[in-house]
Amino acid sequence: MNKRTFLKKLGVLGAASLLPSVHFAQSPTQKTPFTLPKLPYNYDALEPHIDKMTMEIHHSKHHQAYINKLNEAVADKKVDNLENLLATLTEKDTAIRNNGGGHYNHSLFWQLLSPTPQAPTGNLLSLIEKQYGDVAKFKEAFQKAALGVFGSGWAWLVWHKTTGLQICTTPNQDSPTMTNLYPQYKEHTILLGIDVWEHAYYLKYQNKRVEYLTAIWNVMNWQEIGQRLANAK
Ligand code: MN3
Repeated sequence: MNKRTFLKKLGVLGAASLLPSVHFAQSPTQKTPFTLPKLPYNYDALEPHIDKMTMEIHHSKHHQAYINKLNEAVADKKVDNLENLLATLTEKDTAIRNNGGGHYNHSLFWQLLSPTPQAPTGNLLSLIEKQYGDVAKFKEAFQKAALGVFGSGWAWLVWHKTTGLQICTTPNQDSPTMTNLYPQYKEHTILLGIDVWEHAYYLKYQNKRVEYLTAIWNVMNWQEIGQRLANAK
């Protein structure tokens, strides 16, 4: 399955969604075409690893602000869907890049967290073991990359059909889905993305990004990550 088919299956391209709680709801007749997706769990569900107030502010204030600014930025444009919009961005499209990226990344991020403790299984586990040795070594490599993000940004695990898993990072609200800006990820599927902006952890962990990045594995939705890999194949 190629990337577009995969995204279509996820509903990002407007088809029936496998994950009904992610919507990129929009309508050309509405003034504000993009709306905030509901979280698939309560604000306090990821306690103690991610605290309630952080989740509430992150979702209802930060994510909402990206959506509001995105809606302003696309007010005069005919937008068919967010995925296409992000894939064709150029260096000049700063407002859509920052706020469309913010909406896309956070909509994905909420899905990748879960209050149910779990571990990688099946094909995903095999790939991790083949490429990194074991899950602990993978987490170490991912954490190292995420700690290396200077300022605000995201750490990603992407997958390519011949080269397999790859850890990468992007600044600000950029994402591997912005394939005109990041042509090296044109054939890749995002499996996992972790927000390393301070707003994702500052209330509980202050400046200790490493503690946030250690705790977040306790609320990782490995089932969802494995499903994204399965859908990509
Ligand atoms: Mn954030």
